[in-house]
Amino acid sequence: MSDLVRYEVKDRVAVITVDNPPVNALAPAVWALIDQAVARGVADANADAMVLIGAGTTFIAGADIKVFDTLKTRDDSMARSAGTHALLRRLEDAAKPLVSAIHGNALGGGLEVAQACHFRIATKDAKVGQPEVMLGIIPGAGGTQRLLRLCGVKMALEMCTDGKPVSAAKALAAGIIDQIVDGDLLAGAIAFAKTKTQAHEIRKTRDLPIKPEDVSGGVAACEAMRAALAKTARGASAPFAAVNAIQAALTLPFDAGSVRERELFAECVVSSESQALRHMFFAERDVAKVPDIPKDTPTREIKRAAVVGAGTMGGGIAMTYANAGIPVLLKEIDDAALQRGLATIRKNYEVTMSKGKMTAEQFEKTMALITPTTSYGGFDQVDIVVEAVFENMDLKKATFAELGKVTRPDCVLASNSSTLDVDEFARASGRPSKVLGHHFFSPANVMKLLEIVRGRETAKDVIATSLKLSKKLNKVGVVVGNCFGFVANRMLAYYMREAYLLLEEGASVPQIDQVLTDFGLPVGPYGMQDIAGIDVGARIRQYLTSIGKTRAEGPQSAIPDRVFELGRYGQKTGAGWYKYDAPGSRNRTPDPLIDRMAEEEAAKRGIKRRPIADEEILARIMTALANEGARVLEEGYATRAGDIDVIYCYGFGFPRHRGGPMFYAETVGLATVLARVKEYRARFGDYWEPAPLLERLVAGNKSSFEG
Ligand code: 3H9
Repeated sequence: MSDLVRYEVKDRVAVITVDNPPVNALAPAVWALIDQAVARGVADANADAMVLIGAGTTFIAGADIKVFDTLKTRDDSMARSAGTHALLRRLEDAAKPLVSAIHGNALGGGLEVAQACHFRIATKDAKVGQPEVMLGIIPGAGGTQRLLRLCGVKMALEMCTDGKPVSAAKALAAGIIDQIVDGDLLAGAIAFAKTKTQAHEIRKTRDLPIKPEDVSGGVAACEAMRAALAKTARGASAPFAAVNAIQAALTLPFDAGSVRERELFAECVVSSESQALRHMFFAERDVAKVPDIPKDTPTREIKRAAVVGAGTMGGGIAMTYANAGIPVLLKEIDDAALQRGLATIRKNYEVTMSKGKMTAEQFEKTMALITPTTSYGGFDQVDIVVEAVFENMDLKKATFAELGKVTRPDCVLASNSSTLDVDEFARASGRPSKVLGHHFFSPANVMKLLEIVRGRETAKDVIATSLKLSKKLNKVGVVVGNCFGFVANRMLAYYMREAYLLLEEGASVPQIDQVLTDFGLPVGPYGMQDIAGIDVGARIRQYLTSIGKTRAEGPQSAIPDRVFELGRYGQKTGAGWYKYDAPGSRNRTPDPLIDRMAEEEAAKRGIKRRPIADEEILARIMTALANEGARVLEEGYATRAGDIDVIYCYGFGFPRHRGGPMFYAETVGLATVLARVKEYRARFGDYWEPAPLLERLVAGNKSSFEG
């Protein structure tokens, strides 16, 4: 038998070991070999029972996700799933007891294989789950039909719609597994299997009766879940398909329910939602792979940190370190500023506590990790400093010059600048190899993205250390190059340019925001600015004007500066692009003043305002993002298109089921995107310039940014 699935007999029990590192994914060969091994076990006169176990750190973590790309049509999927369902039925029909022994994870198809076994046992730290919805699909190997026969409809609905794995203890209590093994899993599994042989006990999950409470209340539970999902699913359709499949299990015999599951799975697997989510699955893992930084690049452990600046960002960054259990010095210029920063941190944690997500004890422990200071005392003890002072080049350079003196020569010096040149700080510090950008997103303690900005001289071990650290900080670290605004904000300038121009041309602030939230973003461009602070963008524009630059070529709308000059900084001042009930309130209403400004600015530029269709708003904004993204990619500031997608999904809440701006452009069609750039150039001016990479890809008939 192949190395992917091994067969041996121990103590009259056939042990079938799946060995397909790293996660024992069910590649087509693995499915087939499990099938063959079980048939061999049944025929083997030396075996009275069988155990299915995973080699390495886990049981089976699911079907091989890459294989779904080969299912181009619904019919492809129906044909393949017929085989899979029949295979699992053969396992279930095995004439000798078959026990799955779970450690690590039994996920997706892995849990479905286990459900088709007669019994399941697990280590106490094992987890089981049906995470398919995260990939835009539903369990497709009988999971929606068998799971509820084990654990009941309520839990099956939860597991199949939220995709979160559950602990072995919870699985045992619910009846998904039969025993938790203390000590050696294989020995425990063999012992368990032998008890079942003696009793000649074979239990087929598909023959288990639906629980009486589910016969009476199951369909209502499905209805309730649909109503809940309507509020939370944000445009995703797979969770609804999972509910439909579970309802089929309640209302149809097993075989007919299974056919319904296969049909629903087939619709999901070819959907753009699933393609986008699968793309995101691999893109998120690829960001950790930086071509010239090998996996074995030495890293240093970050045991102590310091943050300079206790403003909104600095405070959030200090919280991020403390949340990860890393002691952090928090420095401010004077005690008053320090106390303000600490008060905000405390208030944030109190909100977390009021939601029941933190205990008073955890609060005390976490706060104790943050040491406030107004001096550089103790900076010679830290492994990293994150600079989060005001976004001003001279101030930042002076800070780095100071940090170069007060820290150890091997200390990493990171800047949280959102736009400025990291190489300038590096030079100012006197040891450029240790300097880079750590660009957190607001609120820093919440948003998962960390842009790791590589300077000209940043050492490889400093990048590798940052990537490892980002995981410890519960962030997704993406390495980007050092251009103005890096990747996230450089592209955002084009997104905002279009939002401003559309306003001048005749769209309204609420209309533009609505188009983007309907698309799936948590907030539109104007709502986002009101949250982040209109003053932040205005100060960056002022700095750029002072050095003779603009953020995005094209007409520069005067409206944002007019709003800024009125002191309308957004939610914090009670007015920005919208009016708010009070400073700090989120209750907003549109403001006719903004429409009047738009009319005035349009008149100045000789623009005749017109109604603008929602489709044009979306197309212009998304085309601007993708075209600039293509430029970023070609210039090497992002390693892959997928890195840009990860940045947008984690930094700005771009809907995962659209796959990020670059993947979305691929689903629209690169030729269509290029045609739109050319159309806008003809309509609006030469500042709409096709990215050379986009032109080359379209000329070469390519459908993907990866060529
Ligand atoms: C399914 O089963 C559908 C069924 O209903 C059947 C229908 C017929 N396939 O995450 P890591 C790779 S759908 C292919 O860094 P960790 C991953 O890309 C599936 N590859 O490790 C990475 O590769 P690389 C349902 C996979 O320890 C490497 O393994 N199952 C798969 O942080 C290590 O991964 C899921 O959705 C896969 N299924 O976390 C579970 N899984 O090194 C998906 C992983 O080249 N997997 N890889 O970058 C996970 O959630 C995590 O990988 C897991 C381990 C928790 C298991």
